[in-house]
Amino acid sequence: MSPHISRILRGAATALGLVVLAAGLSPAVAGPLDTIFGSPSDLPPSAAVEPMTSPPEFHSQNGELRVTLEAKESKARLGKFEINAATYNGVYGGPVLRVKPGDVLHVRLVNHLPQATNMHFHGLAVSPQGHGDNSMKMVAPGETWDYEVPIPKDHPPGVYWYHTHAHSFAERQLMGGLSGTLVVEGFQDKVPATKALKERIFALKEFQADPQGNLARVTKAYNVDIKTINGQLMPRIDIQPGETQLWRFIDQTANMYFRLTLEGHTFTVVGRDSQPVANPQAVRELMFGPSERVDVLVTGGPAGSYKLVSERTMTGPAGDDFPKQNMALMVSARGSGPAPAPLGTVAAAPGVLKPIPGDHIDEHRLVAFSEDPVTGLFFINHTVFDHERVDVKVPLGSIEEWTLRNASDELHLFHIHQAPFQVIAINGKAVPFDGLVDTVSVPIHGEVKIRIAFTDPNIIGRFMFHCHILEHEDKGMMAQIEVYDPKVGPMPEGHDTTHMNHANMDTPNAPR
Ligand SMILES: [Cu+2]
Repeated sequence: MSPHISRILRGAATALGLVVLAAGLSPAVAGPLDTIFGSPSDLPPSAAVEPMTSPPEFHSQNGELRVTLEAKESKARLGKFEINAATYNGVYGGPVLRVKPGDVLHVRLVNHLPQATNMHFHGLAVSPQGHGDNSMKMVAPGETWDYEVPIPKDHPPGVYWYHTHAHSFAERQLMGGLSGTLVVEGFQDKVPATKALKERIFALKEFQADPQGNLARVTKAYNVDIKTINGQLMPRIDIQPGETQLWRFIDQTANMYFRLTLEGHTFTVVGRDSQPVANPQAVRELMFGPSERVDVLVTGGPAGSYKLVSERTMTGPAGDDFPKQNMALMVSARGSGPAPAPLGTVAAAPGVLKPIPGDHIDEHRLVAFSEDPVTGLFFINHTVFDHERVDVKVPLGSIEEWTLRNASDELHLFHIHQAPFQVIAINGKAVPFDGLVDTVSVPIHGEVKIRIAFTDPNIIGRFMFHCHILEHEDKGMMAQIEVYDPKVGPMPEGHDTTHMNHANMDTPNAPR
């Protein structure tokens, strides 16, 4: 990190501590939630009067999308709650950007916040350099930065998202509101049976407020926890009996795992992260964590009302306990839709999903997540993130297998920028190929083995991998990787801390 940026970060962090700057910041007042605000966790079905809406959308035209996103403090009304948020263009839940493979995405980020921010285009396999998807670049208060992101013609379509990646206060900026949905069009072409279906975006966010409506200063020291869909609290989702809709969930929270249920209904999972799946499955509970996306089909049941519920979730003895909340009410009424497509017809079309070949692995590495409850720091391979240090250097053309190890008493959620990967095994049990993902949860005291192809010349440069529970990332659980052209060699700085040879690959040496 440059001294200049370091100073901005330190200054902002010390003076403000959070992105939401409303006057009258005060410690949370103790007291029962519903004497102060009323609790969103027990919202009755009668609260669901507003139809669910989609955030404003920007569509690419003639091969490009040009959009200006102004990061600024803004009031947001979430049902009966008014909060002091920080949003892009005043939209809590974020504008939806829609592009096509081959387009160029131009985002002008104007920072009206009193602290530095930046932007990451989550899941895109694009250049991390210069004005591209460069999460190292910080945009100082008052500054403007133009991101230019050419989307390759053969880029997988699907649901992605964009969000602040300001290390050390990403959690608070994201929870404050700085995120939005990015759709690369074409998923429905890969799963033709979904083409005629109504598509709904579900941008899921969470805001932990103190009594003044400010973002609470400390996680768990808040008075109300408000989970929203597209910035709406308890919207009404209309469907017809027998009608099937494509629901696209994007977990845009900082830290939160969801376990969703829909009374009397199942979800048919047809996509994970951005890609369609080979084996669609009907499930009663839909689990996903921060930054994950899940595409599902829902078929309206007999005329009636059905609650969409975020059930209580826990991330382990050292982790979080997220309370149950009613999220929305699905109202099935009026007429009837066409019969739902059989499961076999909503799988990825033949040839869409390509496994990463495993016949020659260039390198094996270990990525071990651990934490220190005394200092509150979070580690990858015993060390906290350092902008100046490159932890892993990979020559372009390599196919690698990484072992992700969780040596702690709570979940961690691995994410790597630029390079989607294949999950090979979880806790030693082989996982059948079902498309590529860019996130995976690593079980408590468990291991996940993944395979990554660093073969796309677009991704040459330096980028990050980290835990996407942003509280953990902010407190150190992030590392830097450089993919370099072997004809040129890596940039000179940094050293490689994760290199391990095959001999010690299976040695259990989980750090604490
Ligand atoms: Cu974590």
